[in-house]
Amino acid sequence: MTSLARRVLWTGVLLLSSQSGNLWAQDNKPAALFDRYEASSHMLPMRDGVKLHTIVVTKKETAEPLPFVLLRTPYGVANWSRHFDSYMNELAEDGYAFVFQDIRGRFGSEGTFVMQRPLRATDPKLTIDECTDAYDTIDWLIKNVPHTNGRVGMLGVSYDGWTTIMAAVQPHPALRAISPQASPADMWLGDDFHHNGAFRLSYGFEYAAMMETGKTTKAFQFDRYDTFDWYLQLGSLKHVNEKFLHEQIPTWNDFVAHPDYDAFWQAQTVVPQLTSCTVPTLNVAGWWDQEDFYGPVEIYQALERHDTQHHNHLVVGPWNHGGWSSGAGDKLGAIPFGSKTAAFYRENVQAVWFRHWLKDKGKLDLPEALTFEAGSNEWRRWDAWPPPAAREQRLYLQALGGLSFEAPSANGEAEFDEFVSDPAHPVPYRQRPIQATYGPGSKWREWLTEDQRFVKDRADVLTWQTPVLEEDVTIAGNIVAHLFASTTGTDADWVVKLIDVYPEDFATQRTLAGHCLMVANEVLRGRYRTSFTKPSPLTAGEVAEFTIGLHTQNHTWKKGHRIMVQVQSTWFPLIDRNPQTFVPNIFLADDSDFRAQTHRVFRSAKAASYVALPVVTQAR
Ligand code: PG9
Repeated sequence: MTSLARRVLWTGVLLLSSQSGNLWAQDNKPAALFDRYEASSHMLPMRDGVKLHTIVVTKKETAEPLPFVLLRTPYGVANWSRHFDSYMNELAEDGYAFVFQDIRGRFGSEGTFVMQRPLRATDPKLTIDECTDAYDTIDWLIKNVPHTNGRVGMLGVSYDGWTTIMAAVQPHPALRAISPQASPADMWLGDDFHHNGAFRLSYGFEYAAMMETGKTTKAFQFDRYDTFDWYLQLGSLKHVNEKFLHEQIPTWNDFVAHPDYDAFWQAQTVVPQLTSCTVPTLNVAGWWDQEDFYGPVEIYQALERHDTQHHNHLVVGPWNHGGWSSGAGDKLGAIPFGSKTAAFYRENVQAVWFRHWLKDKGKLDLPEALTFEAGSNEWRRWDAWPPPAAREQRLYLQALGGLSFEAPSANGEAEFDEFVSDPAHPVPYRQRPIQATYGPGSKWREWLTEDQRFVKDRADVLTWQTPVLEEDVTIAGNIVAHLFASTTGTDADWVVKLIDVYPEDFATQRTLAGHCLMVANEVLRGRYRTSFTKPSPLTAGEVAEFTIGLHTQNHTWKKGHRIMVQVQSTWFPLIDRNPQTFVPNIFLADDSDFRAQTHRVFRSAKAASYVALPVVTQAR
């Protein structure tokens, strides 16, 4: 089709479209930026005939043929114009044709919503997936929207980041650059719904109910403000369907039917599908992402194995989930970072990225990995991630709550610390009241930066810390905890937290004196110690090694701070309670299966528990 014919056709499409022109979502934005664009609404046909609701926002007067920026979301596109205020502000200033689409079964789109719909490649019966829907959308756009340069970029945070990476599995040739941001990669191993098999109860329950009660988002209505009590009184998870969801929420039913890392979860993970890296990819993550930190780093690493053209990059900043997409990013919770990190990212990374790949303009000066090193509060450029220059140093748990880089030498019978882990009195994961995840007053978005002193004096939280540091300690790369531990029961969860303890005389901000900031954390459900697919009971009283990846970090403990490690076995209601008695399926456990047990963490020469840190020592 000639470009003139396309223009004539597009004018016809705009005239026929039920809503076109001023489709501003909530208010009439006065800003000049909005006046430069016009929006139209369309139902785009996919290959199986299902039509997806799509808003196309084109620039009114432009000599330059523009590329597309596409965002595909389950959260509704009516409110798309808010992106012009922040997330896509620089892009809108630059000039693109923006496209916002409701994915299948959500809001204005036809079809059925499937939570993280598996790729066709995982099942010969499947004919469509998020990849084909992205492909068909791009195909329609480049054939129907006039005055574009035929290139498409995609970006999005979280679910929208996941639809972005899905589009790149078998990409349309016009897809020329993507930025999957905080995209989940594996919902059982490390993202929203489980971590190492431990079920993320509050998020899994509330998100499934919010997404699958109807086509729009609808929050579950708790009968109280502090959901800690609600979840505790619920008892075993078997009561969820009996009392509340009545088998009506497919994702909850899937949780119950697939407690282990079986074919269901393996079909959902994107990682094995990333067997080439044909589209330039800017992976973005936040160090304090309360939802999906595992995903973006895994996706970066999976693509990196095939990145022969060196166009796969990683950016990690001091952000919560999507924290780079709005605001200045100069602090998170109580923690200041000394500069406007989110604004820096949007202007100097994201806008430059798409300008380079979609418009052939500007200079892309992006290292392999760009990370913000909290503590020293500097951006760091790396040739590889994790950086090979980092050296493993083991931080050993010691007697009397000590922590040091020297291995313990004592081998006596009493070289352990112990606590009683009682599922009837679990440790709260954040300070109570624990509001509904996305409910009014919720501290969910910042909880990972909360001061961990609030649990330090609980008898069921063990704490070890170094003396005051005499020089800075910087880490860059992967952190792994090795716990030698036992339980009097036959199953147990192990939560490890690595913490930066601010000095008591913290000069720049008095309110941070003694603040215990989590730098890394993770949970492992003991039954999966040797296999994620086949859980097995622990042997009561036997010391076993539990290896727990604490993900990746770039952080400096400043001179005058301390390094702290905490271990606990409940983290509620973030993680469901382990009955501590082995049962085949915890989702179907009886209330009587939940028992208090004594847990020991060993710190002897022959069972030396430690956290392996990737320490960077060279001058930079
Ligand atoms: N963390 C959300 C999510 C993504 C994908 C699946 C389920 C949940 C989100 O923020 O979109």
